[in-house]
Amino acid sequence: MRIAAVEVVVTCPGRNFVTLRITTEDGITGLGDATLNGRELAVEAYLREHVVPLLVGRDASAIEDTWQYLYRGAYWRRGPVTMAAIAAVDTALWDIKARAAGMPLYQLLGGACRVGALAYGHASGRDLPELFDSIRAHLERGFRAIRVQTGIPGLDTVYGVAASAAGGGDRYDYEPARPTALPVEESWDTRAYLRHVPSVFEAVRSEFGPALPLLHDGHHRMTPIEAARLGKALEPYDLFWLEDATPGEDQAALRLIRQHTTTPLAIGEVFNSIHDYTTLLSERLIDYVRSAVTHTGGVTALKKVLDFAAVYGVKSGMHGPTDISPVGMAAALHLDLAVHNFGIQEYMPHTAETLEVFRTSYTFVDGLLHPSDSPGLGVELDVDAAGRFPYRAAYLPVNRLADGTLHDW
Ligand code: CS2
Ligand code: MG
Repeated sequence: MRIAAVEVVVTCPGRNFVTLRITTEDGITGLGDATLNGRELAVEAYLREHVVPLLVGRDASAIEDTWQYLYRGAYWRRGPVTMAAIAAVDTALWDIKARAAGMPLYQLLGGACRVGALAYGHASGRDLPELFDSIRAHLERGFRAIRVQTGIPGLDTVYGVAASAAGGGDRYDYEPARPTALPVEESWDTRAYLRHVPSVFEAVRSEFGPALPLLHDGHHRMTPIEAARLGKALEPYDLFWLEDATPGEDQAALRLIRQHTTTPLAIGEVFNSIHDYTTLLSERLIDYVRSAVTHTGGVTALKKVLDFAAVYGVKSGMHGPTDISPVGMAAALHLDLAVHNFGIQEYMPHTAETLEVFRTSYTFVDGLLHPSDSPGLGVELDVDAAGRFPYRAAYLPVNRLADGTLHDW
């Protein structure tokens, strides 16, 4: 089964996506997601200029060997651009293998360990009434676990709060990478944040009761001791997890947080390799692995990370915002079903425009996601529809403190 053609498709049905499509000599196609929010064209060029020429003529069934060839063969290893490109190739080859076998991918990964993947949705509000409306709207839509983000008194815009939160927050446009020439600049104040967040969780618990799993994303903004303090302050509200409390590149920071709090910790959406996790897992410093298939080198690589995590009792909690394409989301769902140490899956539904380009078959019923039993990943790319939505330059915001100092966003 030789690879006959490889195309890189960049499209912007509401937001930018980079998709790799591999076709074999016998006409089987496979898809992979290579979207890197705000840096899409770097991955497109990496694929088009340096990977596509190496793939044509290769054996499409040799997935592990192709992974090693692209990883070791580049000499310059790791990094978000390289690993997103490798992820797309790897995912597309798994899609092809599963389509050729006439099976959904999760069957090739060992079969289902569960009937569906528990998903969490994003509730948010500028204030408590808006937040409560948004939580109710999510519960009505079937979510059984909720991420809670709110406005902070004194700050205009805050990560994770939907622009359309007013009136129930039905629209999932809280964080489109904005189509501006330069990144939007937001302001940040960690002390104001730390003063406010515990009172939000106190209010949510007293309104919605003790049982609902609640999550929160710190989005890399705290120092280790600030994160330790927040984790401790949130203990009475029994969080499912506190995510990205500190910047991800500092694995040792989690030691300090862990010494002070029993709030479960999740990290890893910006990681791109198993080597980002060695200290965190072997010292049991985290509870959930946040990596996505798209950013960690594909199904092959993330399965290895999760098997390593299982040794230490750490579970999956894969990244699933709308900047993971429906192809990346489908790949995640197959892994979610197949690994024993599944924890939870993040789920932000894509817009109708996105779903016009990517025809999905996964389902969301009673709070559980299922990839469907279609052969392969279960996603088709409509290349004509993709062509109607050309790429638009867009950036995530940056944060500045009151004195102008640039802070993590
Ligand atoms: C976030 C993301 O989903 C999450 O937990 O942290 O929305 C993140 O901000 C984006 O993926 C950035 O591209
Ligand atoms: Mg996050």
